[in-house]
Amino acid sequence: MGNPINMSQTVSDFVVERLASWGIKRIFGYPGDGINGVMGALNRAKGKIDFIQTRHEEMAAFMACAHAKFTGEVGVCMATSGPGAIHLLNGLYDAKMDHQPVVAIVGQQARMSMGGDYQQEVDLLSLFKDVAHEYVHMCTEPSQARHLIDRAIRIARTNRTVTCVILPNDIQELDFSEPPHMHGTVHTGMSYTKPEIMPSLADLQLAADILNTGKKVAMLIGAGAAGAEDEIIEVAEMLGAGVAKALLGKAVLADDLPFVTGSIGLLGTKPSYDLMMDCDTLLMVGTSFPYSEFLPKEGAAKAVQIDIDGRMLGLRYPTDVNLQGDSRRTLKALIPLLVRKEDRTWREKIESEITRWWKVLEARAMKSANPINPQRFFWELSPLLPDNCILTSDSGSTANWFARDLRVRKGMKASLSGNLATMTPGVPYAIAAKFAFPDRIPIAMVGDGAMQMMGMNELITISKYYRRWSDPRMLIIVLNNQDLNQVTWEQRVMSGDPKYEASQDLPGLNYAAYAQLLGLEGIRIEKEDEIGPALQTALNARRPVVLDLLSDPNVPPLPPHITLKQAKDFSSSILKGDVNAWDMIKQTYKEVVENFLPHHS
Ligand SMILES: Cc1ncc(C[n+]2csc(CCOP(=O)(O)OP(=O)(O)O)c2C)c(N)n1
Ligand SMILES: [Mg+2]
Repeated sequence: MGNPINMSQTVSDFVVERLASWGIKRIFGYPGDGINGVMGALNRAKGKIDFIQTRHEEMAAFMACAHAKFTGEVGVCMATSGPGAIHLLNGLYDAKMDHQPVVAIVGQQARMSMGGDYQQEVDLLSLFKDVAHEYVHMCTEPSQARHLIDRAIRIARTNRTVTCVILPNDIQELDFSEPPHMHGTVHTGMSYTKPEIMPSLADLQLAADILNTGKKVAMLIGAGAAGAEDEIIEVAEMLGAGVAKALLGKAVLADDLPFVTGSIGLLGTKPSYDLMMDCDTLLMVGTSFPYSEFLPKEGAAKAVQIDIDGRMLGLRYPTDVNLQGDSRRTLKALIPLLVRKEDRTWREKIESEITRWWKVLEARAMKSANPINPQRFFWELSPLLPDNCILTSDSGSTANWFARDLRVRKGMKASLSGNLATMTPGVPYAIAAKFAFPDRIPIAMVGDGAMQMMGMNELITISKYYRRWSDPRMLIIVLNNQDLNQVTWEQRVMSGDPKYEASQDLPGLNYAAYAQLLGLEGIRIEKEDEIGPALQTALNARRPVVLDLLSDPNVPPLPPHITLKQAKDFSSSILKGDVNAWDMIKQTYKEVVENFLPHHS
């Protein structure tokens, strides 16, 4: 393995060539003199690797993360020394916390200036020591470059994590040489193959015994269950189970399956909550859903967990059997050991609750609001979602509607910042999805706070690149509520505080007009009856479209099961004089009534 020795090849040329040989097709990044050597090499290697220029390094890291999420490949981002490297961090943490393989390549000052309080000199090894703790190294000698790149990629893949290679700018310009055949050198190669990880048959039998004994089985699946849809359906059928989905597993199973209870947690559904509270047996597959209050009470259920990463087993619930293995293969091996449950009472109860719940959601969506009930928009969007679309959501109230109201179908993809739950990945995730799948339609759902934070800037990136995409369609939906709404509601419901206008109010903006200014299509939706036509226009446009939805901040993103404390805190926020008290009471009352006065069909 390796390259023929070529004296004119710089370290940068080598790095680019090696990345290309590893199958890297695209790098998201931003230049600066700390990384100019590599930029020069990318320029010389045109056609091998595409450099995508973002507006901000954090966006490049989000794009690398989304590339990994949507393709299963390694995502690569690049930044200059000092400020550029610092800007990457939030996006890299997003990748690390959602277990995505991302390699960051960053510049550094020249070796001879380091330790000299030099301009833009930041201790990058220390800075990245947490986010890239599995592998962060600085190249201080040209022949190191080969093993640094090989290991950064291989470790990112095997550990499903973030790694980082720091390249001082003088090293970038030096001639590359392969490590000589002598003591003290390292000789790496490029292959990586994903192993088939399987638990032992004895442990599978222990798991099957638990699942066969249970009378009321609940399943919870997450992003790690992707690729195991057929097996999950078969297991759920045999066990007469209901299946709840953690946020990152939203697109793993279609919502039109009658036993899928939808999302779980604060952004989840009532059938998911009830499923967990009433079950006697739990099977978790590829998930580290964090909120234990939405899982069965400790001891209330016997539990089995499947995860490819042994570190994530027995973490959220004291599971009785932990199976370390690939979801699909493990479930496939488990199926022959399962006995079909002939008593379908539990299953029928779950299915009827799900049917009822969708009616509750429809009724909530149809409640009038001022000016537009956001749930109405998501309700109308669901059946119009194009086949194979790729959904991205930002953090904020949008994530509630994305999680709860959207009905995903087979073949779609969906993601958001799950464990970091940071604002602003909505737009960059959609951009990365479009580069990876130019013939599919990404749909980003983003709050106005997240748009103002950085989403608007990435619209400039979209306007720069959209002509390259075979199908230029892409939707950016802005929930324009002039409020940091999710947090406003958290202040009310969790802390019993009224809305603090100084921290919560957002300046109003016309996002549709801004999109038009950039040469994109912009549509403002001011009334509910404009939703359908606007979506039709957007889905048939020849350009990316920003849908500027004037959304009512007083529609409560209610947790599926309101606790007494939350209800008390909410009333106390009203007593303390919330500025929107009256509108909120009206709207919350409408929602609660829908939930507790069921529609019996
Ligand atoms: C980087 C970052 N800063 C702050 C937060 C806390 N936070 C979570 S949601 C949210 C409000 C988002 O507002 P907006 O984007 O307007 O969406 P809305 O909730 O109004 O729909 C805030 C401030 C966060 N998650 N990430
Ligand atoms: Mg908002």
